[in-house]
Amino acid sequence: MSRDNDTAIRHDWTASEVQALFDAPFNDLIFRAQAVHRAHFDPNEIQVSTLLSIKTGACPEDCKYCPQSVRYNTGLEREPLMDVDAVLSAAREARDAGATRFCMGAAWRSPKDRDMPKVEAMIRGVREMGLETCMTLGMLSDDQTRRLSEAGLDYYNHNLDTSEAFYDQVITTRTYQDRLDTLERVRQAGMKVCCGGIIGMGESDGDRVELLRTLANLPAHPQSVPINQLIQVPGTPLDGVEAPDPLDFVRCIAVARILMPASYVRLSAGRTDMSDETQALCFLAGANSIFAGDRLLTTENPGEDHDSRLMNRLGLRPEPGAAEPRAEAATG
Ligand code: SAM
Ligand code: DTB
Ligand code: SF4
Repeated sequence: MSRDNDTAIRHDWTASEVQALFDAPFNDLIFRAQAVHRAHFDPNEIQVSTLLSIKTGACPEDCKYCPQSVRYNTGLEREPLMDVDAVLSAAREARDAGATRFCMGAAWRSPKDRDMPKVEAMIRGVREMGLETCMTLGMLSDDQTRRLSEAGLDYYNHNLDTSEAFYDQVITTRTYQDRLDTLERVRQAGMKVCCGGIIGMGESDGDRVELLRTLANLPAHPQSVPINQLIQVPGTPLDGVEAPDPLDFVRCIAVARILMPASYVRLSAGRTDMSDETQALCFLAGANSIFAGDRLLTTENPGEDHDSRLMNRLGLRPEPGAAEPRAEAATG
């Protein structure tokens, strides 16, 4: 493993360089990832986000991992777009529980223009509470991207999910290029990009290399990189796929950290299926963000009690809030 200029921000990673990271002895890989991590972040701070599903289920897309697709019978109760007030009271609760970023997710292929005024009001209201805002609403048009940005949205989450080669075995209703196009719109509009993928869908080692390499070779590294472990949901086509070796999952985190040194790497979905020791290794490998609370969008998350015990055992602290309330919030 070459270590020259290891903390440089690069966008020209080759497949063989990334494969060599995956193939390195575990201790060498983790040591290197931790060194890169320390060059950019306080190693004992974890950024904490909270998730809320603002529109649940009945999604027309066919993502084979997803409990919210209308095509699979997962027993999920569908809910229409929430009222703005209900979203704001959930955000207030999240802020009071220590979250600094509030992520709102909708089970849409893309937003409908008639939904935009409500979505914009949610962004303004959450931002005025001093929380960073994140949304994940599917594909965006130019106009929708501009409107979200003007409403003050800090982050847009849109994942590549996997490698381009494996992609059509997971999703057929939109292309990899569609995803890259939305990411480019978001970047051009000046919002921060949250983009990552899922490990444990039956992908090969080479697919993991390509997912992380594609993320790192985007024109700018996503500021936030969620690495999800597949949550297997009965009724979805990917239920029953062999789960990844926990140490291979840790390797994915370490490689993401080395490839994208200054990005937040989020240990995202799947923590309820991981031991505390696996999670601790993920933090050692450079993960520095999590979702708090006992629910992700529709599935379980470890919850406040478990997480604060784990953070205490590891001496980890939540990162202080980064967002300042906007001027209009201070006066109004
Ligand atoms: N509908 C929008 C979209 O797909 O862009 C936003 C919501 S969607 C649920 C956001 C992301 O959640 C997906 O891209 C996927 O990476 C992740 N996700 C969904 N179901 C998952 C599961 N069962 N396990 C792990 N990650 C999952
Ligand atoms: C991301 O990469 N993971 C989060 C967030 N972005 C929106 C979503 C995980 C969803 C897990 C399945 C569910 O709860 O429905
Ligand atoms: Fe719909 Fe998003 Fe789920 Fe795909 S991941 S089915 S687009 S909610």
